[in-house]
Amino acid sequence: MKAAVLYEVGKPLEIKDLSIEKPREEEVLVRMKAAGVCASDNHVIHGQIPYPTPIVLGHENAAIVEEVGPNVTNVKPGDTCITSFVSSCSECDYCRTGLGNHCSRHYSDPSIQHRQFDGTFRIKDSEGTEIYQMNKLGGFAEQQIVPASSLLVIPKEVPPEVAALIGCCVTTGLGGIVNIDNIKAGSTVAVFGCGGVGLNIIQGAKMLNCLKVIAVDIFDHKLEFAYKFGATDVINAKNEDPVEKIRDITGGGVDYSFDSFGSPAIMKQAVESLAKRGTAALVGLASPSSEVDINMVDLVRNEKNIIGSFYGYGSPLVTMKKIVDMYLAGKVNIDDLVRKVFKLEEINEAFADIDKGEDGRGVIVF
Ligand code: CXF
Ligand code: ZN
Repeated sequence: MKAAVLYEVGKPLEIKDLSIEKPREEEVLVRMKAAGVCASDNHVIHGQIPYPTPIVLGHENAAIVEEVGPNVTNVKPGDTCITSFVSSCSECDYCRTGLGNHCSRHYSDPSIQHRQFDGTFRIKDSEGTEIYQMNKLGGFAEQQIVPASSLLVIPKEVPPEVAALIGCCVTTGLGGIVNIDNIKAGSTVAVFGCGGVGLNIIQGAKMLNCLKVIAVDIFDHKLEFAYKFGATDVINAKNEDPVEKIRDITGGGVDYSFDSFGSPAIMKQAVESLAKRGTAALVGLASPSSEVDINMVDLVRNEKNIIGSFYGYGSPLVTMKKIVDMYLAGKVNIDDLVRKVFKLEEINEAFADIDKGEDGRGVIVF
């Protein structure tokens, strides 16, 4: 089967013919239908997220089940699925309390993050080199072995490119706001970064009937695109100070701010943009050593809150299921997020588009 492999950080992906094994205990062989091209994959390619190589990236996937290993009960051959890049065992305390994004089994052994649970590999190149799979997935390949616990079965009428995007950016962004308790209608929101995740935070804010939804980015075309998803005001942070402008628009600051990008400078601005008692949510993943410098008196005097939000701030499979149902009911816009469809062989062009700051999402369709 064909796959795009990252052999070396900073180099283009190489299309290779790989061998793939049979699914073992609690594993599933899937045939990929579509895989979103996410900034996080790009961060791995550029070395900002340190992952082992050689690796097949791709963590935003729609696939069809081909074969199941022993003891798989949640899926059967022919099922259409979305993959979760955190598998949720459904038995640990986190899973049982609705926090499958923190599943203890998934995180029990960080050294096998990109191998299957028994610590071994399922794919090899023609030289016999074993290849890692990003977060046990590796969607930039025609087929993959994945843990059964990372699969959500969905209705066949969801288009593959839409299903794929629900696997990461839609769940992270939309879940990242709608799963916060008690956001009142009429709240004000600022969203820093208008990529796949940011646009979904924006459409979540619109769903919650927020009064002001202020989009911040450094590309005018991305800000223009943000209006489509519900932004009421936009700020180009290259031309204006976003903190001052947000305070201006809202008369003092927003109730909620989101950093969808993951940088210390943006996180600091997100906190500074808050009204008293406001909440800043950090959704984007920064590089592992990043730290942020925040004024402590500002936090106390203005009673500000800071939260982290990972993979939709709840159980990914539950959030995904809700989003699928909302999509089929016409209540969430995912179609417009798909900017361009690529073949697997064109994957490096899809990443070049991210570097250029193109709107929306590129999706590999198989
Ligand atoms: C990422 C974070 C790093 C692992 C894969 C998913 N989140 C969203 O893109
Ligand atoms: Zn992603």
